[in-house]
Amino acid sequence: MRTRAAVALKAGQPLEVMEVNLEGPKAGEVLVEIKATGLCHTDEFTRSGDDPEGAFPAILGHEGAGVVLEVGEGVTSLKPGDHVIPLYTPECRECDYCLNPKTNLCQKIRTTQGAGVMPDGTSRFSMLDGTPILHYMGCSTFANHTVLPEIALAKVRDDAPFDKICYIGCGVTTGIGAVINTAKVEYGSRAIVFGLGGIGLNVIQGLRMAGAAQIVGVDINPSKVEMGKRFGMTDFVNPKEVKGDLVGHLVELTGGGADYTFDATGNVNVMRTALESAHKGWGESIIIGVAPAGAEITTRPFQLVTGRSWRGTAFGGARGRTDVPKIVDWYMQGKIEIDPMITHTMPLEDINKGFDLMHKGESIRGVVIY
Ligand code: NAD
Ligand code: AHE
Ligand code: ZN
Ligand code: ZN
Repeated sequence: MRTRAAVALKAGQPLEVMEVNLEGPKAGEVLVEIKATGLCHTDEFTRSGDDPEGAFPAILGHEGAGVVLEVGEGVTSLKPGDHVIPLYTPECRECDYCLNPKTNLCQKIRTTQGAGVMPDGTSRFSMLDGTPILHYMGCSTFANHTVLPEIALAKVRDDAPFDKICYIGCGVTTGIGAVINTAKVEYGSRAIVFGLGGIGLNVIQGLRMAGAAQIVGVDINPSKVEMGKRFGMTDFVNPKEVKGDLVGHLVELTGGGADYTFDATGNVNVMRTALESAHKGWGESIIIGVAPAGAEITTRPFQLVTGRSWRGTAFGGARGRTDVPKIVDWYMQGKIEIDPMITHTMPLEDINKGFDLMHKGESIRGVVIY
């Protein structure tokens, strides 16, 4: 079939909206009509050329929601008409990682997914002249139709709005999951969140759910304050306005350091500040942000010797096929909020404008509605 997609032809160039060819699902695969997709900073990271795994031409996008149109041979858990959310972290339920309760990082298809192809080593997308186009994070939600492995789809209830629940495909789950699954934040904790964007605000929302007593937001863009407060931020710090040492300021503000700190910026200098503003003896710092190729984190080992720990999280530690339908239920039951964070919607033709808004710090989440 033919479908419409925003194609990343080369690193650093705007996406180009065009007709592309899409082959039908092979064994174990599913054809999905994407109804809506969010624009995550990770898409921009790869588009820009910062991603060491980035390969082109590719169809980016990993925060989608849609409807199953067709299933390949052997697919048993999904049928045409089912509503689904694509999973860049699949859940095969049988690999060593899926069988280990300590991780959500299913590795069943990680190698081919990272190479931009389906598990059989080939792409389903191509240009009209036949040139193959790579998949991205196993999802490619910047195409109106896409093919995914069955294990990379969460089946969700069919009364949930696509243009909101697409955000659960990355930002909502990552932010809330970092608090609940990874950090396992206890009631009454003090926390600091660095970066009040599409991920950081969901960390704040997760902290409020967990009953954190103090939620400090840190951002260089003061226009994020209002939204931070709306989701539970108790204090705001703009590093540009702090005279002297930022770590010292944060440690004082949190009465000796935070029990939990979260980086949602992708900046390795911020990651160091996040670690060092965690409480001596027990503070945990969780890295969510994705850093450019070649970037490395540093700190004095003394920071760890004296009881702070440095950890990371992908997709908020969530097991997608199991956890994502529950998060959709939370949204539908009003336990979590999504709508105010979706600040801009646009047709696929305007997707580059969505990335411009992200760059200017004017949007929290832009969503393309097909
Ligand atoms: P975003 O652009 O919406 O938000 C980033 C925020 O960080 C902005 O508000 C910006 O003003 C702020 N910021 C930038 N530099 C800062 C600094 N020096 N100090 C304080 N604040 C600063 O991006 P997003 O979609 O929320 O993504 C955030 C990061 O999380 C990105 O690196 C993204 O790739 C990553 N991410 C990781 C996962 C995961 O599973 N680990 C999932 C989704 C996104
Ligand atoms: N390709 C990058 C790594 C990118 C990365 O860390 N991705 C996160 C999800 S970000 C979603 O917005 C992730 O899931 N990581 C685990 C994995 O297996 O990729 C690089 O640096 O090579
Ligand atoms: Zn993402
Ligand atoms: Zn697995």
